[in-house]
Amino acid sequence: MSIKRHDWTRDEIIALYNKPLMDLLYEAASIHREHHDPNVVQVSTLLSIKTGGCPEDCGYCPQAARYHTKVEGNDLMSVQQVKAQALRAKSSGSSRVCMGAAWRNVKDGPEFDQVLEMVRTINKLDMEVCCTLGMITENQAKRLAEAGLYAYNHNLDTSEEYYKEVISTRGFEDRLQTIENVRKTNVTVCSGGIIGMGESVEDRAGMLVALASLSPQPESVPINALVAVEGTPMENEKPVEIWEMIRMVATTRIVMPETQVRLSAGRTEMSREGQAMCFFAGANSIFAGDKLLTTPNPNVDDDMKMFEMLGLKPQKPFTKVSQPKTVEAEDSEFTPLGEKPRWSRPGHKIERNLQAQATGKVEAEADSI
Ligand code: SAM
Ligand code: DTB
Ligand code: SF4
Repeated sequence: MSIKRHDWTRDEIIALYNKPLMDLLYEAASIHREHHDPNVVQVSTLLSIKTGGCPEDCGYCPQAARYHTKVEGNDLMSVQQVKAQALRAKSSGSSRVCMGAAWRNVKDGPEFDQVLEMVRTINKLDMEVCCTLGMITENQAKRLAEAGLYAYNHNLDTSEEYYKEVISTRGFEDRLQTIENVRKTNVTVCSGGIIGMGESVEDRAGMLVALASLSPQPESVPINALVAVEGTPMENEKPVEIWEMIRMVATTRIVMPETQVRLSAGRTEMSREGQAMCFFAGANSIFAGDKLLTTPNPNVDDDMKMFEMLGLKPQKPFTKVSQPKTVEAEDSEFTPLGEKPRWSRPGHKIERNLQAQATGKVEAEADSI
């Protein structure tokens, strides 16, 4: 029986990642079977409830206002629009809706109240509700929990060291603080990262050390392959090879045996055979729907055909954690506090972004919406 550990070292994880592939797959698949039904895969549908115009400078992200990408910014969707999309997702076999907003952090006020109403509405459809809204305070986490939120997604993205090369407008410790705030509630934590941003295997291992050392470990860990979008400072990064994805998934499975490992961005570039190897290596969740947030994703019907071919079944909602209760807005025990999250590293600069600015490709700053 494998034991869940929080004290993995970077060297141990690098050694796992670099094992002969057959040994790595065998170890990961064995651990996977101890903790999960290997023929069940959780399906989440992403919904970009507020797109583009973000004030942050995450080097990978097409939604940052300062990059000249083709993303068109949109205001916050209405509760009715979100409900219609959630019903569509439910009918296509999805157990979870993950609502993403291109915000640096949540601000108390009418927009957050609207998001809370979206959470109540989807929970009442008996679907798991996830939000990814940027940084949140403890009070905001409690209000989301009270509305019936099942999961909060907040990725560490990479190692603490490489994070400084990817984002200047916030720090790794700010990310940990939000995760800590979520952990003060019963909302589950979804946190993972991206490979293919020019990071080393040591950085990939460093990210897994940080995730595995969280206690409890995140209930879901998305592993994204960078979608290199034109206009971002990472537009020229070379595509992730399928072997890197398989190794990353397998290593994640070994160091976090109980978590749901999600095969996330980058599936449009992967063959069915490649994805099948990822499922064998321990991936047991996907993002479904024609779009991720702003970039393409495989078509749901094709995904369901792949499931059928592989004998995979979509996971039913609330299989791992029971459904939270929804408290109505008028019965809430919390009042908005109007707090602002701290900014741990003002003035930080990133060489890659400075070079992109020098060529006029990206702005030093831009008006956010
Ligand atoms: N604004 C919020 C935040 O940053 O936490 C939520 C939305 S943000 C788009 C959610 C996550 O999407 C990021 O943390 C990152 O891991 C992932 N992501 C964004 N752009 C990506 C890209 N081009 N390729 C792969 N993953 C990406
Ligand atoms: C995560 O880890 N990946 C998703 C979700 N969490 C929010 C987002 C992927 C975004 C890919 C780029 C885009 O579509 O804009
Ligand atoms: Fe994109 Fe989120 Fe970064 Fe904004 S904070 S640029 S939406 S990843």
